[in-house]
Amino acid sequence: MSGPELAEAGRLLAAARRPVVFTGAGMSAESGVPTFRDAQTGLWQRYDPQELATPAAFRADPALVWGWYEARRRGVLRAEPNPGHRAVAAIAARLPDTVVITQNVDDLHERGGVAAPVRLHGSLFAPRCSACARPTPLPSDLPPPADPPEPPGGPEPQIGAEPSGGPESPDGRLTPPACADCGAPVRPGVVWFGEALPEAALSAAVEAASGCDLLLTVGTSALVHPAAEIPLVAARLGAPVVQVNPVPTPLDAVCAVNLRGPAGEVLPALVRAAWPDAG
Ligand code: BJW
Ligand code: ZN
Repeated sequence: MSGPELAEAGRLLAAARRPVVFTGAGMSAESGVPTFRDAQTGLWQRYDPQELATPAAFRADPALVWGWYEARRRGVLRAEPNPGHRAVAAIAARLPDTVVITQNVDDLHERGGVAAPVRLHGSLFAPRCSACARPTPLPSDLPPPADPPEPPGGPEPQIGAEPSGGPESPDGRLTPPACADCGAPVRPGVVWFGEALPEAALSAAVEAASGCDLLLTVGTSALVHPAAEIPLVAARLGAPVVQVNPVPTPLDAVCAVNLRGPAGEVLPALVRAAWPDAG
């Protein structure tokens, strides 16, 4: 990738001292982790978020929801960070005051070399009790889940799934473990629709966006609030916003530069444009 937009974004990155990198599902797409809203491949094209990603869905059918998240967690375990994740780590290594804020629930930033991203929507790897919130160890000793459960209403094509499951989970349902303290079902440690974002993470994100001198937004549709406001905070306070996305988003209008392309190609090119001497 080359061109005047990349050169301008490279200049902005080279001049930055306190950049924020704000990421969404597109960041991990080239690692094989599905996004939510992309046509054909997005999870919400095949699964109804109301039946899988709300507190009411978990109350109504804990095994359906737990099985679906366990199947996704196993998919993430099979995935590897892509060159985009490594480029974000290279930026953070070059500029130690970089703050990486992610909406993603995978662990690919950490495995790609970013020590502690700010997690706005939780993690697939931090289950907790649905009643008393006690953190619970990962259920490594449970039988592997089958394919992601079929959404109510009929069979769907499968994504990133294990081969068919055992008798414990013929349709991908998996009974969640019980909390060791109170016996209530354990839930995925992610933020569902209608739930508040973790207060400390949201405050850290707003503070970083308020004080940054460049915000790089990567692979998000910017449709989910309040996370989508983070780039707007930076823009409102005068920081240039650079976007990496193959398609336009609602953020286009506030961006100083829009780099149209996949994160795994654009971000390494951006790092090379900012620091041509970098190995
Ligand atoms: C590439 C690429 C490549 C592809 N390279 N790019 C204001 C207005 C309207 C609604 C609301 C509002 N405020 C709140 C709401 C309600 C709701 C909301 O936003 N709804 C809208 C969708 C309408 N928000 C909430 O409910 C939030 N909670 C809340 O507001 O609580 C209030 C409250 C306060 C106090 C007490 C109680 C309550 C919570 C939102 C939680 C979101 N959860 C999810 C699921 C997480 C768990 C799971 O994984 O299942 O988070 S939904 C899903 O969307 C997930 C994501 O983090 C999030 C954002 O998606 P993202 O990352 O942008 O992915 P996509 O798929 O949308 O986009 C991918 C992009 O990548 C695309 O643009 C592609 O082009 C691009 N791409 N390949 C670069 N290779
Ligand atoms: Zn409990």
